Amino acid sequence: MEDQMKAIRERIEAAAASVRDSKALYQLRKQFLDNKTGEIPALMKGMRDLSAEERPAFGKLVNALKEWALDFFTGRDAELKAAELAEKNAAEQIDVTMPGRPRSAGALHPNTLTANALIDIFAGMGFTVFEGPEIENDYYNFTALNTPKDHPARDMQDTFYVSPELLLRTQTSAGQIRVMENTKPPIKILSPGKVFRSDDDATHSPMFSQMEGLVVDKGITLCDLQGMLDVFAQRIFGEDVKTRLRPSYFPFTEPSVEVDVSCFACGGKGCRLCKGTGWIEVLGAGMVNRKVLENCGIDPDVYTGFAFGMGIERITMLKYGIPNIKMLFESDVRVLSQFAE
Ligand code: 2NM
Repeated sequence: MEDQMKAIRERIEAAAASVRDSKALYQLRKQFLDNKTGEIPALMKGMRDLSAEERPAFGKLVNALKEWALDFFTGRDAELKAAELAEKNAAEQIDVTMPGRPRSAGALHPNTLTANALIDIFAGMGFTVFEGPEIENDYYNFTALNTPKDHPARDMQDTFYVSPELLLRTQTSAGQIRVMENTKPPIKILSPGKVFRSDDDATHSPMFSQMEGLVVDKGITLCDLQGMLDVFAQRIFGEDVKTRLRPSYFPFTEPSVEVDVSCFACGGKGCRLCKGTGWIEVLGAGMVNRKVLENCGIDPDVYTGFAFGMGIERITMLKYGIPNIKMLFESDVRVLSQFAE
């Protein structure tokens, strides 16, 4: 009997010697110790067939073998698991002295920088931001703005129609009409947003961003407009720039003006940027046409107002010396990264 036990023990030791990992050891352990299929529990079950005299001695030996086997497998398992952990730790070791990979951070788009700077300037003068809808109807985009039925801006070439009644707004002033309709002056709003025109070359894009301002109150004059424009121009282009008004025409303002700033690149002497003139056109403006005020239910004999509008991309291109408007829509990181602040 003892020889039988010894043989099993030796078989366990021999088999365990070639086991390389804890999983294989577990299989081996089952082979000998599993309650249903293991060799040692089988010996115990076999005790039934022994005589009453043989049984106690045999039972003692099997129990001893079982105790030994349990100890043996537990010890061997701990050794293998420790070795496996050491191996895993070695494999996963990190070099904390290795330099990190640089992570590039995003930045605001140059046109967003301009829009934010403009909003800051005008908010500082008391303007509040109003954003109207991008899809408008003929009334708000044209009729209320005193753009007659035969005005060239109404042509299919210039305006994107969504349906016979609906169009993509060509100017953010469409939304300002809504404000004038339901607000008793004083009104002082700034309307930034996307506008759409069928126009496409180096300086024009079919979608661009506009920023229009509107002030309506008793006693507003062209002088108020010019004073405000001086402050605006100095804050956006530099302390030394001057402004100049030239007569112009817009259906929604009377009188209408084009506003130039003295060239911030050459100080007005004449250079490539200002094409030798010393002046750069930056926006259009004027006194709100009496008919527009009337269309909104505002009495033009009591109230007057000024309005102005500029293309944000144009300001961005001037400020940063960007030659083609497409560069603002291509999202080429080589271009955009140059404006990261
Ligand atoms: C411009 C030029 C001149 C303008 C007019 C209005 C409104 F709603 F009061 F009629 N808002 N903006 C205006 C005036 C816009 O952009 C070149």
